[in-house]
Amino acid sequence: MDGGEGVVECVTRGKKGGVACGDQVKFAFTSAGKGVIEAIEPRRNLLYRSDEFRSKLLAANVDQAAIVVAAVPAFHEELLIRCLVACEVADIPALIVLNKADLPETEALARALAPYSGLGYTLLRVSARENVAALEQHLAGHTTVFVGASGVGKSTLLNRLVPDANASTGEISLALDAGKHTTTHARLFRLPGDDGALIDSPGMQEFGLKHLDLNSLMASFPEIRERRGQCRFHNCRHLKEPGCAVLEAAKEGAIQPSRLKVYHWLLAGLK
Ligand SMILES: Nc1nc2c(ncn2[C@@H]2O[C@H](COP(=O)(O)OP(=O)(O)OP(=O)(O)O)[C@@H](O)[C@H]2O)c(=O)[nH]1
Ligand SMILES: [Mg+2]
Ligand SMILES: [Zn+2]
Repeated sequence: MDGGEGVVECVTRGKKGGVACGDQVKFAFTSAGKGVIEAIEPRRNLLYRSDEFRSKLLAANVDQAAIVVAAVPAFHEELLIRCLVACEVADIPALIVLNKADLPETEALARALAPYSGLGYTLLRVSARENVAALEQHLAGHTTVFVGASGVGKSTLLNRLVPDANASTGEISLALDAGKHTTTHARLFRLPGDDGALIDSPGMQEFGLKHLDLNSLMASFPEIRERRGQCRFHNCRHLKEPGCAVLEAAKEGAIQPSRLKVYHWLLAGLK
């Protein structure tokens, strides 16, 4: 906004839509406190997911994504990997935030996630109920988007970090072992002292990556990326080609089988 603080409730013109949380926009007032978005400024980056039919914009112009995971409800590594791939494709640095450190189940998940540090991702352990210091120091001065499954505690973390945020949080469904999709749209909050911002987003069950192509897929797995040029065939897809350095590394235990499996699923799903 020009020269002022405040909220202007805006609509988009026609079917343009496509505004993401974190976008900088030009708008015109239509009445007091109301306006219409006339243009979206060029984006520094855009995090989104996509299926065959549409894209869902998660956030624009962020410095980093905090992928929040927890042992309860049940952890799904495929979702974490898909989030990481989306961040890699959008060139957005990703932190992995293991929340609910106060729960005894967290210890085993922390061990399972340890290889992610080796891949170059920052791995933090926090409890939105008890202590978020490890995360706090990574947020100062940055715009960070929280992403992850429903019920992992994104909004609870937000409320802890931005005391006047008052974001709704929800119980977990014990029957479904899943969150209840409490947050329904992405929203940006300023950190205390205006020292950065947090975007809270709705939890997802699936993370479509229909916008991926073969090159960006291969570049999105650090353990595959670093073996570029080491396979016998220059166009190796690391599926079952002879002399494949990636498959060789997996056989030797240097690549996590669970990660390779998801890579193969994503490969099979490419257009
Ligand atoms: N034990 C424990 N429970 C937590 C912690 N953080 C969040 N919770 C609980 O987990 C449940 C879900 O929290 P939310 O913050 O609503 O989760 P969310 O990720 O925002 O979920 P969606 O908005 O549906 O995506 C609530 O019952 C929280 O109280 C934590 O650190 N420890
Ligand atoms: Mg939420
Ligand atoms: Zn290969």
